[in-house]
Amino acid sequence: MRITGARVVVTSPGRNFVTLKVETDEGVYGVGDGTLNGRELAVASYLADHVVPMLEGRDPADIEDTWQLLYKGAYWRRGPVTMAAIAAVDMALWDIKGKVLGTPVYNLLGGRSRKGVLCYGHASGRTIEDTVEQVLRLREEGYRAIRAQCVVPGIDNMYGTPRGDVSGQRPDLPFVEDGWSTEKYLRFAPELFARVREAVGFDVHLLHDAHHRLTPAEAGWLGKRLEDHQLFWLEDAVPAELQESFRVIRQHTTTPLAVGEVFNSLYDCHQLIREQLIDYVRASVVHAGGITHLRKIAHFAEPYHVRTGCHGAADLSPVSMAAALHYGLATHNAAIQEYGHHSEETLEVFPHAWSFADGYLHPGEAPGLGVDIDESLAAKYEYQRGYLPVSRREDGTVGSW
Ligand code: EZ4
Ligand code: CO
Repeated sequence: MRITGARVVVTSPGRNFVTLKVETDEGVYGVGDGTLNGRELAVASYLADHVVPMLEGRDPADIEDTWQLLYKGAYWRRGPVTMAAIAAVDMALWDIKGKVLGTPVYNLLGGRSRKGVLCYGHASGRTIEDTVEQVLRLREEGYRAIRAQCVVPGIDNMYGTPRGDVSGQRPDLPFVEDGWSTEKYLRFAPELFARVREAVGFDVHLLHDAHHRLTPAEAGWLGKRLEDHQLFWLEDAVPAELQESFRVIRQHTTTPLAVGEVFNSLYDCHQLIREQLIDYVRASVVHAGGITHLRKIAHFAEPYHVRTGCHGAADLSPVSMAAALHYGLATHNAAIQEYGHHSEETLEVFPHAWSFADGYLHPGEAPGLGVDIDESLAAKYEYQRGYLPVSRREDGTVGSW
């Protein structure tokens, strides 16, 4: 069997997605996600201009060799654009392998490790009452794990709340969320979780995303004050370019720590894992080099008691979600999966076998990844330029969004 070609499809059913479709001489094809929020066309070009010509004539069964070829063969290593492109190819090849063998991809990864993939939904309120109400509603819908975010009084636009944005794309210049105040946030967050716990008790997992806003000392302070509310995790407390900075947080709190939705490879988190500075790696199948590389991160992490909790916001396409669920069902230390809801239009463009029931996601039993792209429908949604928001502090300096 040979790869005859591959096509990059960019579609925007509410937000932009980059999909790679790899075709073979036997008519079987595979799909992969290469979406990089706000930088979609860079991946589309990297794929179409540089990667696709390297695929033609190769045997689609040689997934590891293709991965190494694209990684080492580029000479330039890592980076979000390159790794998302490699991920798109990798997912498509796993999809093809499953279809050829007539079995779901999870079966090729060792089979089922669990009955379903625990997932968490998003509660996002303007007030604490509003947030509590949303947590209760999600629990009613069957969620066993819920991320709670809430507007901090005095900060009008902030990440993860109805007034700010979760994974938004705005046309033209980046939307500025200004007036960030760490002090206001730190005073507010423990109160939020005290009130949420009071209302829902302890039979549901609660998570929170600080979205890279704190210093290590501030994160330690917050983690300590959240301990009694028993969070499943505190996410992205500080940016993780400097892996050793997590030592400071770890010395001050036992609140479980998750980080790394922006990671591209094991090299971004090897120290965090080896020194047991975190509990969960957030690396995702699309941004960390596909199923092949994400599995290596998970296997490396396993002896260090580090598990994965993959990024799964709505900007990761339903193709990514399918790949993440095959990975998650099979991989022993895949603890939880983020489940950001896609729009109806998006779900129509990407017919899928995966489903949600009773707090768990399941990849389904279709051969391969069990996900497809409806190209004629996709063609109706033209690419729209979109940027992620930018965060500025009270004094006007640019912060981490
Ligand atoms: O900011 O998906 O945990 N989820 C997140 C997301 C990310 C966006 C970035 O594209 O932090 O909302
Ligand atoms: Co996050």
